[in-house]
Amino acid sequence: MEIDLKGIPERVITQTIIKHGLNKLLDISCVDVVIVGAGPSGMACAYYLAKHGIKTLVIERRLSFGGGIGGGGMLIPAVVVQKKLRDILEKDFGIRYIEDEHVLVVDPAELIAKLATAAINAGAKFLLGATVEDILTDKERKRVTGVVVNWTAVTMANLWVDPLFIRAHVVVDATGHEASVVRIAAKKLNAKIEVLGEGPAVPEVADDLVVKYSRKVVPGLYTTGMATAAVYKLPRMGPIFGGMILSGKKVAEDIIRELKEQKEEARTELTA
Ligand code: 48H
Repeated sequence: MEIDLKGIPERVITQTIIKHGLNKLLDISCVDVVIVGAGPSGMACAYYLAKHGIKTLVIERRLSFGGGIGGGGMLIPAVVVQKKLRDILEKDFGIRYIEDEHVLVVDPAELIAKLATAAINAGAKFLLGATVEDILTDKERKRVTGVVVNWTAVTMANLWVDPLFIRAHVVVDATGHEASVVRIAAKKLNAKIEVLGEGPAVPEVADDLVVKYSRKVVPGLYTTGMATAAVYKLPRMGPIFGGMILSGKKVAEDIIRELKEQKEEARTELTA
């Protein structure tokens, strides 16, 4: 067999990856918003934040996007979305659907791919295969100021490798049913937070409640999606995804407002 001497030498592959990969890690070491979890609510939130020019990083434990979308309902490859999201699906994400009598039917693979594409095209960065294992706080332990992160492979292998820190003005817990960031905050912050655990399934009311309760939990920490349901014992809704997208959008709007107010306060202090 002849060796192609014009092929790319191995050192080029390695050095290019290290140079660009480490530059990316350097760039994301300090951001405006860290979203933990690349499920539907996290990716929708990332899209609306990044579209607004906010430096946004999504950290996902797995090597792929989508969270619970890919499993559909009992692994059947169709998910449903409320009709009121027609415009959002079409205009914001370019997601196609089948108009059924009561709901819109969406292909899970398309929902995953297009939520991720929209967020990335808007400027959000993703770090895959990384697990948030702790939070950063201010000295008084009253405010969340970032996350502590390690490679999932390290966490799974139970190796003692020290993690690294990512600073952020705001952290969003989009970890779904686990609400893992709020659970950590409940243990470590000087604040009264409790994770009550998800309530039973009541699809008729669950979506509206999850959107309503998706908000700031403590300074520097918000929840979106099923993490919100887990914190406040809200009912679950099953494999209908409109509430997840609207919850991500609502939290993004709250954060945009908060960051704008913070900037205005800082400007007033400077000019005073
Ligand atoms: C990094 C982490 C960590 C961590 C977890 O479960 P998700 O899809 O979450 P949501 O809330 O966007 O969507 C929920 C939806 O998928 C669902 O399950 C519904 C609607 N259920 C209704 C019902 O009745 O059951 O995604 C969460 C993501 C996952 O990809 C995790 O891997 C990731 O977060 N994650 N990433 N660090 N510590 N913990």
